[in-house]
Amino acid sequence: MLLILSNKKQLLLQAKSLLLSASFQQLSRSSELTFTCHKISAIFKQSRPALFNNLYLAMSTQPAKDHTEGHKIPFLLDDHTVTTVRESKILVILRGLPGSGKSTLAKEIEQKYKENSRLFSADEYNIKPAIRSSDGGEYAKLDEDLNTCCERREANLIVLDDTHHDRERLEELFDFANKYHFIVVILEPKTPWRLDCGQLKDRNHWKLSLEELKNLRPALEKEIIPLYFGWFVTKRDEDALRKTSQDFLEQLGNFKPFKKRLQAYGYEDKHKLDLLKYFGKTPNILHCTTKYCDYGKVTGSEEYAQQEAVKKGYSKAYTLHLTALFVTPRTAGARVELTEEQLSLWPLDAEKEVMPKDAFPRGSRAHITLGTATEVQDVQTGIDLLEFIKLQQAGGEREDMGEICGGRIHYYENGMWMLTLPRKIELKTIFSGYYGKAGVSAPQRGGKKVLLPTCQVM
Ligand code: 2AM
Repeated sequence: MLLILSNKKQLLLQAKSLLLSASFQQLSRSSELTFTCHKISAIFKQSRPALFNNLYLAMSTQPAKDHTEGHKIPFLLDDHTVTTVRESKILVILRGLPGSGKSTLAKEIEQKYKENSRLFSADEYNIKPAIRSSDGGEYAKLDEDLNTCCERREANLIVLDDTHHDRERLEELFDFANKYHFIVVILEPKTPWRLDCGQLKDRNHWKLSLEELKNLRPALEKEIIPLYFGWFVTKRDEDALRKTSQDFLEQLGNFKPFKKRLQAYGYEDKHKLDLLKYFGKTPNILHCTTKYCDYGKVTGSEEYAQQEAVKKGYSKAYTLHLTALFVTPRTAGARVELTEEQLSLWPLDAEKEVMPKDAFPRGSRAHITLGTATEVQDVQTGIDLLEFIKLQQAGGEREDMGEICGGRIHYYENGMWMLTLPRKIELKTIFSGYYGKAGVSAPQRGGKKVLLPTCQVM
């Protein structure tokens, strides 16, 4: 389609009718229209009537690729992500300067998931975006409503629309997410003017001055690097995996050949070892770490965060495949088999990082920590998995001990057991980051476990 429009009025009229037309999105994809869009956009830049704010959001002076980028987030466009989000507990933290397009994005997400989402907008609580000088008391009512919403389990998807420029405020929200076991996803509108204080001055309804906007900008220019990036298992699949894991540990603990080989666990043979108690520490949300960043302190973490694949994959859903469950005197875990697409998010040095002297196929370390013994850190699970793989590569002794949970169980050495799953377990996940307070380790779950009456492999 070729639009030939001669004057400003005609262009505006045409744009208005396009806006009202349901086929606008389709049209804006057409390359012939791109040129016209640029022209319309240039005129809007001069006049920019409020009526056309949405249209302006979709049209910029940037190359055609950027026109709708703000909306091209997996949460809105990728069917697999949409299904997965509906099965997860997610806290979406929208970040950006006032007027940058957060509220539009927030409303679109809320609309898309209206059956189980809640939107909390700082504007509605009359919280003015400003460098925080007080004790944060202005958030009291919002936080109260947020807590009530979670206590009453009113929503699986919570969207927070605020500038989120203040690290302390963010940390309060990260605590909150951890308390209620929400996966955190931080999103920013990708509008071309998102950091352009000159334009934002006219766009923000708080009427913040150029100076005030410039004061807020530095904090928002910096990307937030998490403690680690990874695939976080959806609530539904996490519940099922925890049950499978508990059942495996219970069955293994009662398995005669296991009872006869307890020395590596620090117990006399034939002792009744309760593996559920032994691996009493489990991650707050089950996940498969891709890159441990320590909030940017780890070498290469900034580069990792900037990778195209990481940026594109962030907030997107992936299905992971588990092929085996394993136990050592230190850790209990699940082996993850990565697809080609998933390997694009896998750091090149992930295996070398922990075992520099050995050579492994990429992705060998991919795992989910299911539990760790007292005093053992989660990172050990990936190292233990590589030990299994090293023994497999060496073709050394491993004894087939029979069947539990419907799969073959093998004993390697030094208390190392691996169950090959009769069929791969599929897990829906969201690729995101774990965020918390710098210097504070990620929270763990512990305590009592609910036992399953029978063996269940998902
Ligand atoms: P995991 O992925 O093996 O369970 C926080 O410590 C999280 O980062 C844990 O999930 C942990 O282990 C993972 N992790 C990966 N590499 C790490 C490292 N070098 N130090 C600490 N934790 C690391």
